[in-house]
Amino acid sequence: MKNALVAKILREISYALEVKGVEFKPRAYARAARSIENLSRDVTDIYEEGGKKALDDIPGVGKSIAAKIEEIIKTGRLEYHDELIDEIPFNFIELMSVQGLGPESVKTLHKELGIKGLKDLEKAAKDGKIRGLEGFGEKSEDNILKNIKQAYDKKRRVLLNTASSEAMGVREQIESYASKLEVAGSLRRMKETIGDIDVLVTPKNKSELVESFMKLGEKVVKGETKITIRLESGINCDLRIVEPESFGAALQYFTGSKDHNVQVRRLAKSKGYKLSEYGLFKDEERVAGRTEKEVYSKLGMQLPAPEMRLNRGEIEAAQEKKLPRLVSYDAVKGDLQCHTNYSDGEATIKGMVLKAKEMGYEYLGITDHAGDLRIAKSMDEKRIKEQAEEIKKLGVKGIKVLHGAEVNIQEDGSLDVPDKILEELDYVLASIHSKFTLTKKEMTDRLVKAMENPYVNIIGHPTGRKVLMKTGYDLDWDRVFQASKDNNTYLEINAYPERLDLSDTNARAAISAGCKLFINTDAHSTSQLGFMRFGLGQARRAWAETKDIINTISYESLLKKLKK
Ligand code: DGT
Ligand code: CA
Ligand code: CA
Ligand code: ZN
Repeated sequence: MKNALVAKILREISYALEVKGVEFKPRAYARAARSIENLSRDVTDIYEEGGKKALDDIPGVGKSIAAKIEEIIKTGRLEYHDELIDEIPFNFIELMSVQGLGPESVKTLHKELGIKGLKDLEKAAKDGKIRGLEGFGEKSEDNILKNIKQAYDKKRRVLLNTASSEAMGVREQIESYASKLEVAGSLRRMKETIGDIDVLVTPKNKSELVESFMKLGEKVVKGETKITIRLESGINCDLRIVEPESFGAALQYFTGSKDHNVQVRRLAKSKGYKLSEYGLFKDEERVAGRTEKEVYSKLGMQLPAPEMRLNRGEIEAAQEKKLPRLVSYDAVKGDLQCHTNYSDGEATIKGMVLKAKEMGYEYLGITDHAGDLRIAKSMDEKRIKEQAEEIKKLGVKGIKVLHGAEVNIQEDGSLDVPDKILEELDYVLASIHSKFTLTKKEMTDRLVKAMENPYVNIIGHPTGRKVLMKTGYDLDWDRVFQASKDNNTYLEINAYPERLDLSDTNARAAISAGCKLFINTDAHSTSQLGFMRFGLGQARRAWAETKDIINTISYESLLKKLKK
């Protein structure tokens, strides 16, 4: 169902054009958005049956907007929309989600107070800075403060690591009052972005637990068995109080995904059961519910890992007892992409190496930026030599250090560091950092050429996407996977939470095609080496087994893999 997406994009265009002060057009886009929203049929079906002409026939939709809808249906996005968002230097979409704020007022807030998003807006309102602006008063300032809560509640999603550390804080605060505690929802599934955090508890002491939970944020709703608060990052946390005999069923239900749940419930029904968050029931009798395993097992299924619960074939596989043995969170033996203060990282080489050793790694690869000096304080030839010396003399025992570099893939697929320098390195990681708007064919040619380079071992963040910010460039994956196998040039799952690139679906396709992958953090500080688990979560969402991930092998075997 694409109606909501189409309507959202059209509406945002209307807002953007208003902010830019364009006449008439905003109303046309708003009208079209409303019309799509109110359709009783899926716009995709309409398009598939009648083509662009049928879109044109929708009330409020003319030729030009019909073409844009077609683009959204085909690609899930719209170039024109992306461009408009790039042009406006503040987050007008977020600001206009505050009830009472329109394009004019948002423009004023940005111009006069430099307000770029909700956080800035909240601060300015609390500091009493808004009441003095032209067109605003004390009343509008109060209204902003009142309505900003809702705006936060609306679709505000955060990156996985943000939600993950918030959830850790919640856990620490209330754990001692609970006999059982699990974080469920999208966070348990390790989804790239999180809408809200779902926590299930069986309390030892309910009133103490609730009181201590409420201290963590602002109250949104407080009921007997469900409490919602808003946390520091702006997202909500739902706390659900669950009886022990239902805990497994509740955990199953609230872990989702919704698509997975719908299928599992359908399966239960076909077997004469009723499945709810309270348990698995035959007639009125609860036959399972205490643990998830019990619930799945009664349904004749293996227990699918939470990361797999997306209704992407795991239900069938679990019934046939054919679930893969996913790579575990402690299987990785080293990290092959990180940065130090030789380029844009914070820590010294030694700092990074000691941290990696503390994490129990067998090896660490250092890949500071090299080549094009405009990118992230890249190393020149002299610096690379100095770095090699420093690594040689490092003297940290119990961990192997590989000297690599992250070089740039230029528009024509060549690298910006000459072979005679690459030759000296233990391995080379190559990434695209510029010219993102080539065609799919050009992008694929460019990447494949880099993969064919005899010195390149790993392609960093292969699609260039930024989670919540921009989608990656399109590639012809068949060709990329083939090039990976032909040249022993491996694709990366970049574990940096903003990237998580390859995505779960791309990584799964790569594995199905027989490619082996690296999971690297791209850490720019010692603590970011801990991002590895987000990459592993992504790999598990892609059904990766240990054998699919190269950096689970020993140092000796790794050296062989890096020989081309
Ligand atoms: P989020 O919070 O948007 O990142 O994603 P989730 O998956 O955590 O979604 P949330 O918090 O709305 O709900 C938590 C889980 O509860 C969800 O994964 C599945 C379950 N759930 C919620 N609504 C429904 C529903 O209408 N039907 C079914 N079957 N399950 C639902
Ligand atoms: Ca959630
Ligand atoms: Ca929730
Ligand atoms: Zn960097």
